[in-house]
Amino acid sequence: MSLNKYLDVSPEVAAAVAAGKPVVALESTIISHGMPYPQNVETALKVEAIIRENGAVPATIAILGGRLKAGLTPKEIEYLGKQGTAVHKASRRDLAVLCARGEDGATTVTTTMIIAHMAGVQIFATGGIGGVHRGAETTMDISADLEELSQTQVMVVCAGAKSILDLGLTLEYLETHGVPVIGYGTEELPAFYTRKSGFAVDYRIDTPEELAAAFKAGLDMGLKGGMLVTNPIPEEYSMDPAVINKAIDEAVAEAKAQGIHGKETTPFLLAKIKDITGGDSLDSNIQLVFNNARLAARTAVELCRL
Ligand code: PSU
Ligand code: MN
Repeated sequence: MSLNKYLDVSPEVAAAVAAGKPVVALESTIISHGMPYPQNVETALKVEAIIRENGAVPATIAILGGRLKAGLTPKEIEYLGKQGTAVHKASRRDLAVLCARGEDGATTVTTTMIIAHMAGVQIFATGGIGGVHRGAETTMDISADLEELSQTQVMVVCAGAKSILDLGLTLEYLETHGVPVIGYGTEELPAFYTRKSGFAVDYRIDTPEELAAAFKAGLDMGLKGGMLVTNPIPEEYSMDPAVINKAIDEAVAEAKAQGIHGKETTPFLLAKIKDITGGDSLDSNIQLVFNNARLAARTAVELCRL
């Protein structure tokens, strides 16, 4: 199946989409830039297995040799994991040039949404999204993920946003751009490593059926834009807020001191936090992705019933 000349949908994903079966998209920047090798590859493969166990087909997304890929082989996932940060972190602005040049790219939330939508995949699971960075009132560092959520009809299931970001400004931006922020089983926006942030979500929804119904209503009325589902990290894997917030503050200060900016900021902060917490944050990160994969797969199953 090829809806456009740059898109390659894997046979398994294409068959599932054509048959109206549940499919869940997965991003690849989390593999290349979000976690170290080999945990990145182990996690990516386990996430695919969890999606299958919960009744859906996984579609890990990346750009390989200038092709937009929806559905990777384990070999391709291994390749991206080994390449790590040597792979281009590809946002919306990068797609045209990378494809024209035949290069590789790891897809962020933004580009995973774009390619999922091209391939007919409506639900996407990840760890955390980009947002409005602290200090954005002067740096203007606002992730393209927020803009994409406002224009592409894909449900993104995440564990909220990390407090490397300004969570209050991130919510304001999403409100302005008409993106519904749902708390799964919670009224409070989860902050990735912790279940609480002090900020309220727009709606609390408690079941995959209800998530699917809300998303479907938006699709049916032709509303532009996606939906952000924030799923709190399971209690047993959540981190001590004092410990993680201290690590985040240190990482943000270090990024500022080193003049880190642009697309380097988020990967720099993620790696720094992992170093400061001695790997504890990586364990939490892996578990919350598994948790999001389960919820996304169950929601995809319900969406196919509607
Ligand atoms: N936040 C995380 N883990 C990640 C990312 C963000 O906790 O891996 C990645 C995602 O791919 C996200 C991207 O789309 O970083 C956002 O980058 P930026 O802030 O440069 O838009
Ligand atoms: Mn940025």
